[in-house]
Amino acid sequence: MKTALITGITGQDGAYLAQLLLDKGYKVYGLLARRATATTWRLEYLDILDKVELLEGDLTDVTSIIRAVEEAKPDEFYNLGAQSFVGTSWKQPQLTAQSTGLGALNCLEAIRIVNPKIKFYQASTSEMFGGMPEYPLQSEATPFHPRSPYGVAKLFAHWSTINYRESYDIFGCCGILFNHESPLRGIEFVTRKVTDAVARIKLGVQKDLHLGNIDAKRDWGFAGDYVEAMWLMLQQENPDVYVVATGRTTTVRDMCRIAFEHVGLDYEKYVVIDPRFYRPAEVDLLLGDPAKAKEKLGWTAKTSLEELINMMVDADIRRVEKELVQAR
Ligand code: NDP
Ligand code: GDR
Repeated sequence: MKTALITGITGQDGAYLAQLLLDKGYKVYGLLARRATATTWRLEYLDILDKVELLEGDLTDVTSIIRAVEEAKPDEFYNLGAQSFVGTSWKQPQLTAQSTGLGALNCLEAIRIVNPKIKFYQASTSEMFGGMPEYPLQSEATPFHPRSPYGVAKLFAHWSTINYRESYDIFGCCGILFNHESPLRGIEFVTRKVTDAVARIKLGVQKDLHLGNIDAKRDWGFAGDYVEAMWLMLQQENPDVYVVATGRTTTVRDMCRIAFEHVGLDYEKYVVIDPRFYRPAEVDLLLGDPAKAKEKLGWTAKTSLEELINMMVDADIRRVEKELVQAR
């Protein structure tokens, strides 16, 4: 039986990855950051909370990671933990640098010190590309130009992983994942903000939806598909860097259209442009080229944007209906 340690297990990807690894027969440990209120709702949603082992620790506290690695003795270490919301990274740049950037270095140091044979996955991101107009299609060969403190922190983590591979022969892989969403997506991200609002507007408990730049384009896939690519990277003979994307890009505006149309509404009647949601620097266009992941990993995205958004709207309608029943 293989053993995995996941940081960020309480997040969207951590929960789906834990489910995938449990299904494959892994023993799964997760690093659990202390918070004042419970953070395990996603593990409960997937009905796996009692199947994983949670170890207290924080990415910014290297000794806690060393302790977790010593206790879990993992074959594979997936670093998914991060302050992952781009918008917040301008408001809390140091915290973002420490958890998203230095946190990865802390994981690599823990592996180097405890057992350099542990395979390591780093959650890199398309935000490292910055969506510069001269590179309309982004692949592993595209130059980086991060446009947020989050992107800058992720680039540090990305290069640290490659450096530890070159310096200490650690099996470190980086998955440059483009946006991926699900019913477990945090409410602050635009897809979930939209699908939650669609549900509330449809059920008569919200009037409108305030958004920022709806002309931004993103390459959106389903998180459940993307965690499979993470696992596949660590099963290869050699560590490498892979872009994971669908190869289709859509504006936030068209994503809204799809979501509202699913319940028979016209998005133009409800969306209000609100400059409060503009960012100091925007990533205008993300479109990934997943050719290498297809060729080397045999991975392709299975879920279309329409299927994904409809799945999220349906899940939010069920959630809001339940809330309304409980409030009665
Ligand atoms: P989430 O924001 O849903 O989850 C982030 C996780 O990190 C949570 O479990 C959170 O714990 C944990 N975390 C945050 N700070 C710390 C800390 N200091 N110590 C320990 N744990 C911490 O992110 P996703 O699941 O969406 O993404 C997973 C990873 O992939 C992230 O690194 C993200 O940056 C990256 N990524 C995501 C993409 C996407 O589209 N989803 C695309 C590309 C990369 P808690 O629950 O306690 O807050
Ligand atoms: P992103 O995701 O920044 O791409 O990072 P997000 O869903 O936050 O934004 C996508 C695009 O939508 C525009 N937008 C809004 N965004 C939010 N959150 N709220 C709004 O009201 C709104 N209006 C317009 C944004 O400006 C942006 O252009 C996600 C995260 O998961 C990162 O951790 C990950 O690395 C990248 O995806 C790939």
